[in-house]
Amino acid sequence: MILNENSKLDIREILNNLENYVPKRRGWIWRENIKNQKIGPFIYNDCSKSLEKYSPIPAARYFNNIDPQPTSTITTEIASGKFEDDIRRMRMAAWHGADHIMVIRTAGQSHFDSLIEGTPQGIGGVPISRKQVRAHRKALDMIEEEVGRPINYHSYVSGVAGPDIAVMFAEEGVNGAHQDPQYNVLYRNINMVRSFVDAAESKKIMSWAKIAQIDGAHNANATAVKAWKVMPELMVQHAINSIFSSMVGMDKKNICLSTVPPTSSPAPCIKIDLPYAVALRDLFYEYRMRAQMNTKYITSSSREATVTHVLNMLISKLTSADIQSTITPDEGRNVPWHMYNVEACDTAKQTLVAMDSLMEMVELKDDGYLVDKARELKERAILFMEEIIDVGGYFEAVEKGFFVDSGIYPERNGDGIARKINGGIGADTVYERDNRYMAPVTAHFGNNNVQQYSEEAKGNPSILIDGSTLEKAEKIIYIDELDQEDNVNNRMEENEKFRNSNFLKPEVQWLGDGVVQVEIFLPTDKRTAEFASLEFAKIMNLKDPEVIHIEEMHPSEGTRIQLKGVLDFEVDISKLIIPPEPEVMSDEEIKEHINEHPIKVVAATVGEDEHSVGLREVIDIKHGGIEKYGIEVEYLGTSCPVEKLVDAAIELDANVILASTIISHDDIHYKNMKKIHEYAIEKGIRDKVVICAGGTQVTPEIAVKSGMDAGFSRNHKGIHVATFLVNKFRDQTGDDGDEV
Ligand code: Z98
Repeated sequence: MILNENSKLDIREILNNLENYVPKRRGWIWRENIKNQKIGPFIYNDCSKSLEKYSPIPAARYFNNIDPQPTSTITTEIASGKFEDDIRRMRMAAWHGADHIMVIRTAGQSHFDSLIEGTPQGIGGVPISRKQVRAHRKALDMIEEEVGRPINYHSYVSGVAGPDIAVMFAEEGVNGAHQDPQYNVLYRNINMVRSFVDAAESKKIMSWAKIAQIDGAHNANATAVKAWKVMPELMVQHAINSIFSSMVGMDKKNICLSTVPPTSSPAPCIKIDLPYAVALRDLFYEYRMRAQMNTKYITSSSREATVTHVLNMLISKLTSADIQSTITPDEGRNVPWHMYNVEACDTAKQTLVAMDSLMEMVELKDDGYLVDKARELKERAILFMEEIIDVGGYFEAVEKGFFVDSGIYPERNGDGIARKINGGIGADTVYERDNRYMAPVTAHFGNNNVQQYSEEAKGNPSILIDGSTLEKAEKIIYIDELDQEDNVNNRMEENEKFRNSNFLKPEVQWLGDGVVQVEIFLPTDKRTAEFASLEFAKIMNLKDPEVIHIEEMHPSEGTRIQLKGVLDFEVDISKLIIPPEPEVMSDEEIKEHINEHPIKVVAATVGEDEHSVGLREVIDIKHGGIEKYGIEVEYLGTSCPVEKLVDAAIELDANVILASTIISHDDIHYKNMKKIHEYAIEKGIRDKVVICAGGTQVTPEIAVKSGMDAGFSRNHKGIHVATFLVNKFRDQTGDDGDEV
């Protein structure tokens, strides 16, 4: 199936014959930097190839709709819990520049000691099953064709079933994954021996499939009481996972540190975050940096989250991050909605492109505070590591509560997360290999005893079984659905009414969910505003209203509220009367025509009408009016008699009359237009001038009926008038505008 930008992605088509789908490729793909790249009128140095299909940021309309793509990979995290809705969001995010789609898992999957099958709905993410992963990858295989750039698909190889998931990911063409046994130990209380043994196996499989790895160090920052205190520890965690992965055989170019700027404004965050980032780059120069956004101090303010994101990207830029994350205010108010994913991709793209070539102009100082602080952090981290060795190693250090302590090392407050070496989920499940143990499979960690059967099998163990599932996709056992109730077929039937039909309903994350967000200012204190806003929501017919953001404008003068609720109505789009979109030419085309065929306009607000704003908007260069194209305008002011306007056109030899008529009382606007038309006939110039009228109550139809050549109203601007005039004169002269 080839995607067409004018059609929605058909989820049923994705599900069709999914049991036989084999992913197009394996392995992570990085963007390539192109130096000296000309895009539109500009030269870029830190950009990669532009997309074939894209939605540019809004301001691109002033720059021929260019959409430069930064060199760093842009991540988007998707967490709706329904994989079929995630797919549509992936397509939107890809059009906005995301090439790293990170699908969050359902709550609690870390504790499942096996693979999940089918398509159950998740909470805060999808249950990562083969069917959902395959459907996602199949959709992304199409989406990457559509946008013309490889898209990396990502999820998690953590938890008790890590190796099982790693194998499934390798089979299904997953390109990136979080894998860090420290995450299991510290945050999921999974036994540490089990976690490290599993990690060796998982990392071996990930290396085989060239899956890029992201570690879990940033979670210490997000969990810590005072997040900036864990800076030395973050480096220790990165070090443990990175060197472990490299020793298992992973290519360092695919080992990514999950870095995070530790603080946020109003802390002097650059002063803290930049030395930390510099220290990291010094210690880990061989590895890749995946810049996670600071989420520890995120609130429900989307404005604040965007500023934090932008400041974090300044650090990314100054220290050359390879992957840029785009967490959004979702994190602070638990609304993982389509529009916030897309908005955050745009924030990343806009910011990184804006900083193109920055490092050719500025340099980080190599003496003074920055270097001294970075050195101090590195020393603290190395001392931390030495103490781990002194106490007998990582497991002992965890048991003693070394990690996520609220003191900045070597200070320690005794409040770290302590785990028992033989405790936690999956304790006592690691057994020594039996002498006769034999594993004729690909990408297995350690000695799998296959050489006893054939020397050749040593380098290629699966020849003993005629290939394993990694080489022979047909050996994969595909389970479609296990749960007769909780599956995609039932979900799609429930909202079928809104799939490719005439019925439209608002949506934030799931088709037909009906959720809308409302912004309300109330001139009162926060608490009163919160409860009053829920009353307003009821009056607006919103079901299940919930306040998602409250911000004080002043303790008593006012409060800003954002709330969400369900608008349980639909619109039948077949009944809509949609007027044709007004035609506009490019600025260049209009200017070129005017240059060759000058246009002279007389303009005024006619009758007893003192309104001038609308007409001035259409005329003045300051507002993008018709003057900007080189059209000469003689403005006669307001309350201009119709006769004076037409006589002025004769006197000045103008070929256009623009009349504004705002007042509509007693249909005076109709009468004015008619009068201009008739007086122009009387004076014998009607066929020599183009006459247009505008006003809030003027519709194109009424204007033409009243003798005008065209009418313009509220939504029309200078460009619409200029486009009309150029077209009209072209028709009259038979000039099609093409150069001969
Ligand atoms: C990010 N916002 O990294 P369960 N393993 C690691 C993790 O960091 C995470 C999981 C597993 C973050 C995404 N990270 C959150 C190292 C989660 C998730 O199933 O929730 O335990 O695994 O971009």
